[in-house]
Amino acid sequence: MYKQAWQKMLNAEHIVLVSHVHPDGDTLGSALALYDVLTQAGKKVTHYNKTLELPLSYDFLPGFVKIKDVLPKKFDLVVSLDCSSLNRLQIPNGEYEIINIDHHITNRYFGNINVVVDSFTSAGMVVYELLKANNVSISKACAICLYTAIADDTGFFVYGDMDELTFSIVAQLVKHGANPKEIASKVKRREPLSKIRLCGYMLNHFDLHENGTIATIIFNKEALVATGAKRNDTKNIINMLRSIANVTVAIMLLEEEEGGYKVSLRSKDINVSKVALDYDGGGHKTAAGFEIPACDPRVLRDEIVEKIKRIA
Ligand SMILES: [Mn+2]
Repeated sequence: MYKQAWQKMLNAEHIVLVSHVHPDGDTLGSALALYDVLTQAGKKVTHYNKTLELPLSYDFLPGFVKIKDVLPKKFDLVVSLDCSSLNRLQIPNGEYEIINIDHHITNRYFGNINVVVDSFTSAGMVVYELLKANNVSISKACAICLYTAIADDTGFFVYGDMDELTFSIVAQLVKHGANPKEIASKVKRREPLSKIRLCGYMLNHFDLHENGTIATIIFNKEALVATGAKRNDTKNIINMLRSIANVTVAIMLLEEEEGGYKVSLRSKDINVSKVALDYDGGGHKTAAGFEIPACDPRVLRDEIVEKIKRIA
């Protein structure tokens, strides 16, 4: 399937690479790595992302400034990176084929070609293996993008089922010019002040349930306004609650502009993707989520806690 996918890309007229809305380092790094190798191969490529404000901690990635929030008039192939379902692409129906490159256990296999490896900790690993299987040479730019993708989805090598393959790929990327210290500094040490203030709010307002094994935080619009935080600032801060010694699952409810809630589930080991699927969401065993229309957040939170009790 790696060879079939690469051939299809080489045969396309105009390829649109799609990273998911509210992007992380994995989706951006994976798409930008492909952007690099495909433009090197002389292909016409557009990297499309529907999010208006991209997270600036990834602005050092080669090709970041070329990401567009409008689609080209004509294209015949969409390559989706790190998206488990079609709606995360936010791309209208049309006359094109789809290559679905992903690693989510809940992937819906929506592509004409599906390159989904759910045992990998990142889409970046899938892209690396695809390039390797097709003997595509890896530039320094490509190495930086793939290293960032793999590092970001493991919390910089803290979580996820990392194994020897993860580290052998990472070693190759370092050999091709990715600098681990530099990338870590760029991604992890340029936090906006508003995000740190939001952490302060979270640490003062979170709740514990079930003898302190489940931690929950509700962010309503007022909390964001009070701290000056943007939606991007909520990304990954829930991991701080998961890191508490007795906590096995941490849950974040974030009120959306339009009134609904985005729910993030993080566990140390329990398979929270099962709960996300109950609400039509998706993700991984220890990191999953879903979106839900307007509701009473406390009622929703208690319902989720009940569901987690049942699978724990
Ligand atoms: Mn990913």
